[in-house]
Formats: sequence, structure tokens, C-alpha cells
Amino acid sequence: TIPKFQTAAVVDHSGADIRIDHQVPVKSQEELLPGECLVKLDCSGACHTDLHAALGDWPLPAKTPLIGGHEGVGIIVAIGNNTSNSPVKLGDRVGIKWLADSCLNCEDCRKGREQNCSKAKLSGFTVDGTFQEYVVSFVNHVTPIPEAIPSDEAASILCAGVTVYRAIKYSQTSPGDWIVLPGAGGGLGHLAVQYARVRGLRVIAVDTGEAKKELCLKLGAEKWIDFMECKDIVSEIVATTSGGAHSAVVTSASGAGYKQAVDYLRPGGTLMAVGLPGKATLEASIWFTVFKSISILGSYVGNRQDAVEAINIAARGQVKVHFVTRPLKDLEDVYEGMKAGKIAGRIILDMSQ
Ligand code: 8ID
Ligand code: ZN
Repeated sequence: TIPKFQTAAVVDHSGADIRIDHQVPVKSQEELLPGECLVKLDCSGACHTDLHAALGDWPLPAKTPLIGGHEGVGIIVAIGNNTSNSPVKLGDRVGIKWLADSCLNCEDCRKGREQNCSKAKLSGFTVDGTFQEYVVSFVNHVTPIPEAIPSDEAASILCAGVTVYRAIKYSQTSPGDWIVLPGAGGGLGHLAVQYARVRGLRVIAVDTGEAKKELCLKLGAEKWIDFMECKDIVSEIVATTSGGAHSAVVTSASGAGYKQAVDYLRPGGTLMAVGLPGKATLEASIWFTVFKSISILGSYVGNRQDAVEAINIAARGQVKVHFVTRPLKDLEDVYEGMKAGKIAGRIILDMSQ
């Protein structure tokens, strides 16, 4: 049976500390709208986006009070009355991603850029997300989770995995090409190392600290550059790649990770902008961008198909989330670790604790 109240991690206004609330109402079957489903969550990853949202870092405001989180996995325990043509059913194990819902009928949706739909609903941003025991989501957008992968291993594929999978897919690279990954030791980055390897790319990991170095090299990076220690990242990369990398997928949460990218790309290279510092601007030489025929592309999460492709690769064991499990009540402390850049890989919040 579905309880009337549950535990959730709430941010009352941007910049406020996390408040653990044990009396958050759960929507009943009758309250669910057509197309909505109620998912009892096993766990949720904590993404740097959740921290940006809690701090109010971005030009786009989050709802308040906010229950963040957008990397959840759980079981569908209710579906709104009069829901037609649902692709999922009661008892299915599904994932909740950043893109909670989209209209599926506008030009953006038809072109496969569901994330750009003007009616898009965003988990843990414009609608309450996965830092709670029961989340309301949408039957058309939840991602079916293959049986082969446990919930805690699947969770971070729903944002970190999908996002870097798509960015690499559109990075205009071929097997054997060099890809630079600034932010490689973080949540998105350590999955980018692995998805890049799956595509046969040669990885240069850029981040800082011994733990992230060890992780990146273990996951298949061919070269490690510590951005705090290396005096000349551009020369180092140009030398390693004999003339510049074919692509860079930047997942650093600060603008600094973007700084030299156009300089260390070879002619025809592609810069995929993924990390989302709220106020930084992209500084690149216009002259060299033109002269070297550089592409600069923004890549924003992924659509339903990207999610299915990313989770299937993980379910086959080709990509593994490196994570530590903590109870939901530790979220504030997780954010402190994230601010300090101390988390190699991901933290998964266990909803049963
Ligand atoms: O759809 C999208 N584009 C999308 C989806 C999900 C997340 C974008 N994001 C954004 C987040 O909002 C955040 O801004 O991607 C960024 C990274 O998210 P994350 O991987 O969840 O954050 P993290 O685990 O804190 O990892 C960030 C890494 O960047 C490194 C840090 O050391 C950390 O390991 N880093 C920083 I900060 N500055 C760097 C620099 N100058 C750097 N690495 C290299 N060079
Ligand atoms: Zn995210």
C-alpha cells in the first residue's frame, strides 16, 4: 500500500540548506493525472546539476520549495486513471531522468530534441525530483531498466550516462581518434571515459587529485593531466596527440575547463559543451575557430532513445558507474563534498535508509 506521507530532501529557497522532511504528501491514485505514474524509488544519484539548482546558480530559476534529483530508479506503483497507450505498466522498474516529460508533438520533439520542447518538464527543477521515496513521473518518458542491471548501478546512467553518451555520439569522432575529457574524474566525466572507450576512442583525462587520476587510468584513459599541476595543458595535449585532439567533451562544472579547448583541438576538431557553469562565457579565438574549421556544439542531456542506448550499454557491463552509497539524509554533506571537488565518480542515495 502507498503511504500518505513520505520522507524527502527539500530546499525551501535557493541557497537554503537541505531540510529532511518526513511529512511530505504522496499523491494518491485519484490525484494522479492521466499520463502520470507514481514510482517508488530504490535510489537516486546526486548530480552537480542538483547543487547548481539548490544554489540558484543558473539563469533559469528552479521551483520552490524544491525536491531535487533526476537520476532515480524504482518501481511503478500507480498509473493515473484514463492514461491511454502507456508504454509501461504497474510493477515495471523504470528510471527517472532530467527530462521528465515533453509534448512529443512539437518540431523539437519530432526532430528528436525532446529536451528542447517548450513544454518540457524537468525532474528536480520544474517538477519535484528523485530525492524522495515516491516521485510522480510520466509514462511516456520514464526509461525501462533492463533486468541485468541493479538499481544502484543504473541510477547515474539516467543523467550522467545519457548526457555523456549523447555528447560523444555527436562529437564527430571515429575509432582511434583522440578525445580530451576535462572533468574526467567527476560523475559525468568518469562515464565519458568509458563510453569513449566503447567507441574505440583514445582518452586524455583532465582533472585533479590522486583518487580521480587512479579512477580515470583504471577506466581506460591513456593519458592523465592534472589541471592544477600542469603548466601548459595545450602543449601537453598537442604533443601527446601529434597535432591536437579530434574532440573535447567538457564536463567540468566551472568555466575554467573550457578555456584552452579550441587551442588543443586539431583542425576539424569538435568541442562539445556539456558542463553548465551558470555565468561563465566561452572564450575562443574567432580567428582560429574559423581557420581550423572548429565546431563548437552544445549538448544537453538526451532524448528517450539516447537513454535506452546508454542504459543498454551499461546493462551489458561495458560501462560501470563508480559510486559510494549514502542515506538520503546525508545529501547536504554530499553537496559539500561536491563543492570541494572531492567526489571521484558518483554518490548514490539509498531511499530505504
Ligand atoms: O545536459 C548537460 N549538458 C548536463 C547534464 C548533467 C550535468 C550538464 N551537467 C553539468 C552539471 O550541471 C555540472 O555543471 O555538468 C557539470 C558536471 O556535472 P557532474 O559530473 O555531476 O559534476 P562533478 O561530479 O562535480 O564533476 C565535475 C568535475 O570537474 C572537475 C572537478 O574536479 C570535477 O571532477 N573540474 C573543475 I570544477 N574544473 C576543472 C578544470 N578546469 C575540472 N576538470 C578539468 N579542468
Ligand atoms: Zn544531472
